[in-house]
Amino acid sequence: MSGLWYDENFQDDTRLGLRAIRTHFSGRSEYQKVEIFETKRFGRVLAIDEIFMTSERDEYFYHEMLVHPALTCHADPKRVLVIGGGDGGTVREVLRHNVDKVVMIEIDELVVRASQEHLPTIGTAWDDPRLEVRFDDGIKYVCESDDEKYDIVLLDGTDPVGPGEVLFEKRFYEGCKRMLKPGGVFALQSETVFLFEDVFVETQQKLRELFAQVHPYFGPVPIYASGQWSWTMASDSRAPADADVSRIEALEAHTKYYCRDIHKGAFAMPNHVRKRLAAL
Ligand code: SPD
Repeated sequence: MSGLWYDENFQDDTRLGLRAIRTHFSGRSEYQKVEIFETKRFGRVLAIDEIFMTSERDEYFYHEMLVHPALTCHADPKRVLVIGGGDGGTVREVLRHNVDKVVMIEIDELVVRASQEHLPTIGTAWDDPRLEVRFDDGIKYVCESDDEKYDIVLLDGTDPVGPGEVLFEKRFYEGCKRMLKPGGVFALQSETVFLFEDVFVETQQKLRELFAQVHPYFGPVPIYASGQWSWTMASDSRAPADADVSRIEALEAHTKYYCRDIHKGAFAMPNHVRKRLAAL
């Protein structure tokens, strides 16, 4: 097979490779390098600064898991804020719910423009009238905005390196909490526990200092380092058991991964994680 190997280099000791059959897009913004290329098994892949962000074939694991637990656990989610998420997969899943308004704050317009052109199977909801996309700094927005508050805040960011580092700081989580209405739910991607255990644990600690309910959950994302991923749901009032089962059932007509059993099972705590968190 022809094409050059494209490697994600994880902390200079582990490489994950895909053969890039063809390049669809390659560009650089003031923030980062953005590339979209074709692979045999994963379809089109979006990479930012040489880290795999998403692929056509496995994106549903990540996007469904970031979005649906939080929205089904909220009593009646109408206003949703998405920070990041420039490929459009997260807002696509949010818009499956009976929401009135989704505001997406993405710092890098290039990610959105490249994804709109080259990842049309992921971003299928760009034209939904309930969606407003703003190109702005997410941390500035959550810390300073006077906009009406939200029922749900979702963080769909990159790894804690480069411009994404700030998205793992406590002041950013404080801003996210500030943007929530009473009864609101915050959900974020919280990295691989297997390779990034300290980042995962520190994230749980920071969230516990701010929210009464903090619940990590787990699932596969084959294209990410280790393939094992985590997300975390945080709220002052809502917990995984509050999920509206009838809304999960309705989603099952569309979802590929998320369903009633996954909602229950994903929050089960692996023993090594339970032990680390018990020590906090
Ligand atoms: N290791 C990569 C983590 C990236 C998380 N965000 C991906 C964006 C998909 N919408």
